[in-house]
Amino acid sequence: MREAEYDRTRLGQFLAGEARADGLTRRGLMRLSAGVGLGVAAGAAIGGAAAPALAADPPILKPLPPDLFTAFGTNAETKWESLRGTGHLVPVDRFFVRNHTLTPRIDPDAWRLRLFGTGLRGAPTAGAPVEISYRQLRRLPSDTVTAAIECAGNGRSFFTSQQGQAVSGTAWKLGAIGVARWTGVRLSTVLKHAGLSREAVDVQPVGLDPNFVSGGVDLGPVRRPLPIEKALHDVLLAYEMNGEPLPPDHGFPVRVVVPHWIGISSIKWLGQLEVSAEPIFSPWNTQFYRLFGPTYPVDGELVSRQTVKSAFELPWEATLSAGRQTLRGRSWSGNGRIRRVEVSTDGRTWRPARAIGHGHAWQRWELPWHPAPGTYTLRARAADVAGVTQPDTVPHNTLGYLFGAVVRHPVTVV
Ligand SMILES: Nc1nc2c(c(=O)[nH]1)N[C@H]1C(S)=C(S)[C@@H](COP(=O)(O)O)O[C@H]1N2
Ligand SMILES: [Mo]
Repeated sequence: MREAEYDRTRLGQFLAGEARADGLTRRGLMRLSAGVGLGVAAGAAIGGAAAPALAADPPILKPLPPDLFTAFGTNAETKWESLRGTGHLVPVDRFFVRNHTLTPRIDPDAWRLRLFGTGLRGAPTAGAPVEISYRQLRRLPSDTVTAAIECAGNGRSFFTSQQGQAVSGTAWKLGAIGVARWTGVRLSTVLKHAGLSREAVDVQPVGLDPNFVSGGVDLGPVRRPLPIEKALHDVLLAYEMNGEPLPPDHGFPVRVVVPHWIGISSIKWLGQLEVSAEPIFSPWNTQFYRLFGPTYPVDGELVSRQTVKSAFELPWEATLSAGRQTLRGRSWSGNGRIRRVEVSTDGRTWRPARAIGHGHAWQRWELPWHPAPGTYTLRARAADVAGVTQPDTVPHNTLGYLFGAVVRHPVTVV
């Protein structure tokens, strides 16, 4: 008990030390946060209600049948053809999973959300944490939102297959996205409950899954700061997904849901919230989830908001029968609603697709098609409320984030 207390205090001291590093350049800070010292210290300090992982534990607990998923080790990609006929929401049985390590098993009765940091009133440095139990959280006023979770690397493989560029990371096609109805408590409600100070600038959610080790370096638990404006605007601490308790793979008992922002913002298995009066840095906003490449600053560019994308509800590659049929797909954007979707089946002309249903989180659409036997390349191109239209190519970045260009989908008609 006392050891845990000591560890928490030490974590606060480390973070306070980091926050006071006024004279450091951004690159210095990045090097600092990437270093072993901070990562290990933060990692060691954060224990949780997670049962220790057994060597035999699979990284993902739910079944991953090959008609619904492409498996990538600790990650699983949704097959787009499995969304045909599912309606607006993605059922849990086919919702993609992205785990840095593995899905922890967490006892909700032992679980506590700990809030601490210099951005809370009555906590001049990092005083006694505020603790909220699962039952207490469920008694706070609730809210429900329809929102997408989409990996920043969704579409990554097309940097290589369409643009001939090398990128590192999971070679997703377009199935690292899912839309669900999330119920929980607004982060703003929890922050006010915990005594949010006017001085707070960043809120950092911390996961209870095992520490992430990259290149032999223990980077500590998965965590990434949110600016206070976003944290107070539309972020949810969700305990339900599509009307059921959050499934283990998607963050049980509680996950963060950050609408319109890249998936890493939506920390699963939430254990801690650091509320800070100074900016916070973690490897997930310095080393990863930045755009590095010839057209970007040498320190990279932070990625927060998602881009515009479109996908067909078809296998990759698809074989279809000749004759009259309906092509279906979905388009989405981190800027808000989709305004227009056009489809090309011949590589030259574009036809407007017809919108289906409402456009919360993504817009479903369809288009009649009457092909003769042959090989085709299908293209879908969306424009959003901000006037952003999917381009033919996007600038290269080495980690392969935000592939927003039009994807060329190969189809054989027999
Ligand atoms: N604690 C924790 N949160 C996490 C992750 C993780 O590995 N650990 N992965 C992040 C990433 S990169 C993505 S894209 C989303 C994926 O959410 P999903 O698995 O529910 O689809 O969770 C995010 N939250
Ligand atoms: Mo991600």
